[in-house]
Amino acid sequence: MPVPVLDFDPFDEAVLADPYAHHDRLRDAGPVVYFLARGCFGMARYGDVAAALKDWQTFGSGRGVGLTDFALEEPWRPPSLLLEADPPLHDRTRGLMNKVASLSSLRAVMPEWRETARTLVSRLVGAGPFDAVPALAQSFPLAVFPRLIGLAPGGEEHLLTYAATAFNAFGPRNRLLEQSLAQAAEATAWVSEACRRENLLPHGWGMQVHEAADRGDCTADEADRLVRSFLTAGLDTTVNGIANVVHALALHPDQWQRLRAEPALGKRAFEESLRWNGVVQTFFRTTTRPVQVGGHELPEGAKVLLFYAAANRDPRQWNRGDMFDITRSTSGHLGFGFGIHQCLGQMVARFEAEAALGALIETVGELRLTGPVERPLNNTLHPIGRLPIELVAA
Ligand code: OVM
Repeated sequence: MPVPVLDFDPFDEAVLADPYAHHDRLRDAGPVVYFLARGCFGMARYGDVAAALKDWQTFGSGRGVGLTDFALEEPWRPPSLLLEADPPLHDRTRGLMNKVASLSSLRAVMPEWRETARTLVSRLVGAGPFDAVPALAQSFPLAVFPRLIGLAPGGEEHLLTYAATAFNAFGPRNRLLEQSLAQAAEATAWVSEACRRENLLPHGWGMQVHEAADRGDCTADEADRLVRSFLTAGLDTTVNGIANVVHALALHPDQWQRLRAEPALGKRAFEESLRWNGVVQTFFRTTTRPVQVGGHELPEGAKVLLFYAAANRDPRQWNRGDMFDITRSTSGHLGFGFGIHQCLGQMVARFEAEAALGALIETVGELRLTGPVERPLNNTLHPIGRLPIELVAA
């Protein structure tokens, strides 16, 4: 059966501005579609996206998880040894990084993180309208994450510029990527310096990666590049994740009141916010052999765009998936991906969100949106750039 050909550009700015408006069409067109505009395939149904993510042997990452095929074109930076790698390399680097990014080290810092969040939030409650992106969604992760890695203080804002570029680089060379690259030179140089052993503080996760190199678990060059993964993937994502959950709760006052009545729902609320409005919308895989998908044949070497966010609201999988409901079971959501590449830092995101939400639940009675949300465009993320809000004291 021929693959349905769509006259649809997943990287059109109108699509990136409002991705959810297009997901029904993508899911309903078939289990797999072909985007003539970009010469790539796409999948948007939950079952097919999850199956592709599980089958890493067929849907590989080593040729990049963006539109650029690393077998044919030079990547914008040396490939990630985690995200853009397949086993056996991936399993070695992932095993090493899993040990560094441990639950026990997060448990150790959590009391401090809660205090930091409380202090931040206490200054915002009852203070009138403000923009929650810089004042909370950025300032909280900026206060805790660079310290967790062991970065020397100063210049952390480069991490946000760098990450936005990295996520744009998974798309085509459109205006967004060109603009990002044109202004990323300083941030890129800063990040590359920050990864080096001599610039990292003792005891942080960054230094622990270099210590893994001492034990022979990786080379010194690999250690630099693995620290880079923490810096690329670890800050902008949680900034948007926190903005996203606060936005979702502010849009749904009933859900906010439900959460206040039962603070233990905080964990679920965060997972539901990732299901309902994912920070990471898409990633590509590249087929390593010809493969059948729902009766359609894909050739070897095909780029396939996986729509995590569309899968996360697929009515074939979710009951009223368009509804934000903090009491539902979000089990199996793809907000952190699925399979061997599933988000390494997911517990960092959860601990940060729990600390931030916890501080809000303790003191805020009402989350009042006071102006329009602004969403900067990105080829991969669904970011929040401005979140005007007022925190009314309980
Ligand atoms: C990386 C990485 C991992 C996940 C996401 C990401 C830019 C990067 O290993 O560098 O996005």
